[in-house]
Amino acid sequence: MSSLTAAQISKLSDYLESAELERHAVSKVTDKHPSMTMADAYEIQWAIRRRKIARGARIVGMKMGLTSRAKMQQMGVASPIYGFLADYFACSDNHTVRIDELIHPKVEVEIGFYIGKPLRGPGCHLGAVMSATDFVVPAIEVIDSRYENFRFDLISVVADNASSSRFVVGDLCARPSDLDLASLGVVMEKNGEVVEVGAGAAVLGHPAASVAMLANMLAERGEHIPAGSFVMTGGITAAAAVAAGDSIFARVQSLGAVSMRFV
Ligand code: OOG
Ligand code: MG
Repeated sequence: MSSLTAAQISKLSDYLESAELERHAVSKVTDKHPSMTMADAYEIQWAIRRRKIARGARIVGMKMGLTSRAKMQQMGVASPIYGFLADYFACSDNHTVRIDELIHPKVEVEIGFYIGKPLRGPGCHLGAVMSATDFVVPAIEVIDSRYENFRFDLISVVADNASSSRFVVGDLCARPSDLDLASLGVVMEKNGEVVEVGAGAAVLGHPAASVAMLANMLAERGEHIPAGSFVMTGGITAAAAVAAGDSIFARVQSLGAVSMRFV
């Protein structure tokens, strides 16, 4: 149930998107609107998405967030959420990210799914995801909460498009049925040192379960995952803060490596 008016939703979407585009941190939306609901938060997120489309951006996919215990513990929130990925979030420039385009970025290693057939809930399950997936890739996501000190509650982070900011994918891909995605080992290195390790099962028991959950959450709004979508399934480990000069290298078993450099 929504508690905000259409005018308030519109104003808050402008507030949060401006914070992203102008690279400044703002106070949480729930500070001003303590009685706003999760439904309001997704309304704000979808309004931000429409603003970007109206300005010419394309939506290339979706992401799930807070799907692993490591992430939930780090952020102090306890249930999975989704956000959208716009075309300009994809880093093509030799995997280089300019720190001055962001507020206070952190990175996390994820498994990405390229969805070949539309996925619809309710009742979407792991098997449906496996057969609809063309291939999986290793990915690094850059999250950049628009909230001061990267601190938020679940409602605020949903409104802020789940902190989505940038991502990069590796060059190696595989068919999901050729991998044991739950046992897949992941290593994240920062400046040559191992900072996090994990396995695919950290994400809801199996990364494909995260895609199924996304389809089921979207069904609540009458939406689905269209064919051709890229879906990131959520950080396997805790996220690491990065600064100019840092390089991140993520190794995913059977899927090679993906790297990102901050300047
Ligand atoms: C929210 C986004 C979480 C993930 O992979 O868990 C996320 C945040 O931690 O700022 O992208
Ligand atoms: Mg993420």
